[in-house]
Amino acid sequence: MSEYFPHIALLPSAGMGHLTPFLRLAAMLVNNHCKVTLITPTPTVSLAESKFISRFLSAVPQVNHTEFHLMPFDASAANSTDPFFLQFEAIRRSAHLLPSLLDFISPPLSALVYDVSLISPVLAAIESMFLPRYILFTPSAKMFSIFSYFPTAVASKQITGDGEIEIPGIIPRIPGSSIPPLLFDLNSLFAKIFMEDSPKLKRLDGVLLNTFEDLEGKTLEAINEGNVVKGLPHAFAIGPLIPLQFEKGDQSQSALNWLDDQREGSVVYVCFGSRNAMKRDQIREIGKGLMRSGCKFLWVVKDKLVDRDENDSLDEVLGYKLAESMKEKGLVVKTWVCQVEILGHKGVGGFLSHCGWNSVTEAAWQGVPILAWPLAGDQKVNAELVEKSGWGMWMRNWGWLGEKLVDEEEIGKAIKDMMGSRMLKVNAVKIREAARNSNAINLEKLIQDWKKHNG
Ligand code: BUP
Repeated sequence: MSEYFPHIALLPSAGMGHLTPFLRLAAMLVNNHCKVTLITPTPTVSLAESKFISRFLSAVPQVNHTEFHLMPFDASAANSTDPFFLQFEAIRRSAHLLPSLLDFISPPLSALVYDVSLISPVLAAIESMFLPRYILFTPSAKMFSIFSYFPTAVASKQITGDGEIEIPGIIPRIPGSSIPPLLFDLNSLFAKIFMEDSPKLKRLDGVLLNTFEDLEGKTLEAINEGNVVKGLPHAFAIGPLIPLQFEKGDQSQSALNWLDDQREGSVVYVCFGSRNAMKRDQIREIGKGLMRSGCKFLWVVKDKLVDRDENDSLDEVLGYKLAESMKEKGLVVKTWVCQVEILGHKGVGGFLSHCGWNSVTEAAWQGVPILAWPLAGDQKVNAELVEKSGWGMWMRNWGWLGEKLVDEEEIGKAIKDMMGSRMLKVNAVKIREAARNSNAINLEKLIQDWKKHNG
């Protein structure tokens, strides 16, 4: 009998933080002899997404590609102005178009793996197709425990902003102040998705998580032993999803050349993710803080939510005088760089990060200590995790980035402390080893399941 190769369809949603893990997963599946069809919602929100998809398809031509054309919808009723959340909603409202698209994919699919932001509508759309369905939960396992327990926490009046949230099996309790602020407004689009989708988790065949045992072993155990919520599907820890060769491209070359000339471990890399606009006064304090730290720096400045709107020059964002003075000590860019490659450069000794989950797993993969400054969403949960694992520090009193103005002196001192900490360096090396050794056994198990059910 000839060997059966599972055919997996992957459906990401919006933003680089969601797209990147899907593309890494696609390549890992291809390397494990699966057929893969990538379904990309069109048009994308950011230029970074469309460029990333094109580069990926050229680099991994074994992957089939299908565009999922979204229906227009009236965004004014959606109770959000965030373009990435609005795209979640647009995809959700177009989900009923999926079955006809999936029916045309050949050979027949063995499973669909889709994004966490789309659970209910995709489930409803494909229910009658008898197609095994999985989600890729792009944040951490800890965040998965919050997501799955959320309706219970709301019902027991734990989502108040004060006090702590007690999730069975999850230690320590989660401070109310670490919960994504949008969840306190049950009318927000984000909270509505949580309330509607969380109870549907039980109808999935499995959940894929970009995490690994050494980072979140206890949380994974609590989830899979049914302590958090009974009856959840199995959570497969398949991370860290491995960065790919194609991601490098040539856009980081000048930054890498500059790094080549720096002393080993002397540079702090600064980046607050792909979908955040920061206030200019805070950007300038960060700039002055970097100068005060005495460290060399490589800083990716983002001034707008969506890259298509980034029109102002660095001189305008930083102010001419600061921009000029910074040239002596570091490199400041407004363009996309390949972060994971930068983090892997020997010149980089620390990372001032908003702690988006991809950034955290990439820093773990490259063994780089983190100074956490969460901005939104799950990032305080991630910051706490990094701090507890011993390879990062978190200035809790700074609050959410943008909540209050943190001055140059505090920023400079914290950067200096992080860059000078031997303990953080030692622990970062340990987490790197653990990340590299977290073998792909769970992914192999999953592929074996797909083979068994379809072969
Ligand atoms: Br900006 C930037 N280069 O210049 P997160 C980002 N990235 O490679 P976010 C670059 O974008 P969510 C750049 O390596 C990571 O893979 C970075 O994802 C990459 O944060 C990704 O860290 C950013 O999860 O997304 O963008 O805030 O809100 O979904 O976490």
